[in-house]
Amino acid sequence: MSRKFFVGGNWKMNGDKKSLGELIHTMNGAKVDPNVEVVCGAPSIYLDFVRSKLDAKFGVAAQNCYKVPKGAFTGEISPAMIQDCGVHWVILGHSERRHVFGESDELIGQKTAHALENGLGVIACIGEKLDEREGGITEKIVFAQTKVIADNVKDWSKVVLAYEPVWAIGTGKTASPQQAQEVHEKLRGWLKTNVSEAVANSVRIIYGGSVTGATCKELASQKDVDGFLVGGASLKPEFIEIINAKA
Ligand code: G2H
Repeated sequence: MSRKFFVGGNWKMNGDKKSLGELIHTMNGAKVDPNVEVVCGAPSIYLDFVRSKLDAKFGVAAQNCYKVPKGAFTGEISPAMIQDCGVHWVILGHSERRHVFGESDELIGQKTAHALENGLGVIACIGEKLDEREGGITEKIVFAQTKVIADNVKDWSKVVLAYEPVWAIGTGKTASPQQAQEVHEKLRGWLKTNVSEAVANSVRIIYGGSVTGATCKELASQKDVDGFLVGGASLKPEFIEIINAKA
């Protein structure tokens, strides 16, 4: 089954209207592979701004959301608010949410369920830390994280699974194509056993962690790598090269 290549940009807490406006101008004018789904994760305060400027062929994502529609949750935003800005994706469970802000698997699962119930597509992130990889428990960690997400998903067509080894994030240490392929293949196997063969074959499993123009092509050539979640490089014109990695 062919899976549409998916490239997400995760701008994190970077940019202002001037620099993001310039980046959007570059993206809107670029020649991009029409067979790639592109979604840019913008800071929540700029969601409206980005959605109004970015060409409609590119999707926009929030970088987080809360697990209920509204109420006394200072500082949070809901899927309904995200949709109200014309934005249809959200990144959940990013390692910075897990490890800087202490989000638990349980909370990420609840957010996933609520975001999907409200019609958002979810880029659900998982990944092991360096000591976990060195301790030989990568599989155990990513399977456990995937299980909590899977327990909260009814419609897998709205989910993209992002494998982001924590040791590769923002460190310049990209996982090798073989390391990425090995984990992606195991994740697909887990989905086959624990969800269904159809879901295992159709879900996009994308790689994140220091992806650059220089590393994207070989990673993209791996059988089970269906795209990328790109941080640092998504803020640069180099992002276009990554979008076109398969072209
Ligand atoms: C991982 C990735 C984007 P970077 O966080 O989600 O960031 O490409 O900067 O490692």
